[in-house]
Amino acid sequence: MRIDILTLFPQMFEVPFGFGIFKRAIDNGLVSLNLHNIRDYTHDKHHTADDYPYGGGAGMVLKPEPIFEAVEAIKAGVKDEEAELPIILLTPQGRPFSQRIAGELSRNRHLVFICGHYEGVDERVQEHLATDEISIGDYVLTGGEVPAMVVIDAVLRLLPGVLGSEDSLLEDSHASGLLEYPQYTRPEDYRGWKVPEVLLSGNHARIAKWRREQIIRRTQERRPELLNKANLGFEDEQMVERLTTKRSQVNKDRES
Ligand code: JFE
Repeated sequence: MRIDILTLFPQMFEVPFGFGIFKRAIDNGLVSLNLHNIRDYTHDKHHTADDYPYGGGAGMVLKPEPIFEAVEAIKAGVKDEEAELPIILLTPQGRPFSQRIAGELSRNRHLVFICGHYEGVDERVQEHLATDEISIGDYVLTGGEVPAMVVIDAVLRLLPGVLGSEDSLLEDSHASGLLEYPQYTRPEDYRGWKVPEVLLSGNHARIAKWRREQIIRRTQERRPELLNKANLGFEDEQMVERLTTKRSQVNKDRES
C-alpha cells in the first residue's frame, strides 16, 4: 500500500513509523510512506501556508492553494486507475472512525491523508478536494497528525504480512465487535493474585467456554451498545440472557 501524507510537520511521523512493525513493513516493501510538507507547495518568499479567517475570529486557517497543489502533484504521478484515489481529511467534523472503516480503507492500494493545523483548513478543501472526512473521536486535538497516525496504524496492521501472524487479527475483539477476554501470563501467583484456575486446566473446551463468557460479560457490563450490534450465535444469546437475569436478580437483592 502507498500512503501520502500532507502536513506542516512531516517529522512528527518519523518516530511512529521509524520503528518496530511499521519500519519492518516499509523495509520489506509492503508499505511506502511519502511525507509532503505543505509549506513546500507555497510560492511566496515567506512560504505562507496559513492566513487570517474571513469574518474574523481567533487563530489561523490553512490556505487552500498549497494543499490543492500538493494533492495535484501526487495525482499527476499516478495512473488513471486511481481516479478513485481516497483523499482523507482528518477533522473533528468527519465520520467517526471505526474498525469497519479501517477495514474499508485497507482494501485500497493508495491513500492520501491531509493533516490540518491551527483552527483548521479552508472549507474549499473539504468541499472540492477531500473525498472522505474522518474524526477519531469527540475531543479536539491540535492538528490532524495524531488522527492520521491512528488511522494509518489501524489500517496497516490489517494488511497481509504486516503483523507476524494473521491469526491474531481474527481473534481480536473489535473485529468481532465485542471486547476482549482477560489475558494472563506467568507467574501463576503474583502477590497472591492468582490466574483463573480454568486457564491452567489444559481443558481447551472449558477454556474456550470461559473466554466466550468473559467476552460477553465484559461487553455487557462496559459497552452494552456493542452487544446489540454484534451478530451473536444461539449460545451467546443464551449467555447474555443468563447474565442479564443474574444481574437483575442481584439488583433486586440489593434493593430489598
Ligand atoms: C485539525 C482545531 C479548533 C480544530 C472544531 C486541524 N478527532 C479529532 N479531534 N481533533 C481533530 C480530529 C483535528 C483534526 C485536524 C484539528 C483537530 N485542528 C484543531 C482547532 C477547532 C477545530 O475544529 C486543526
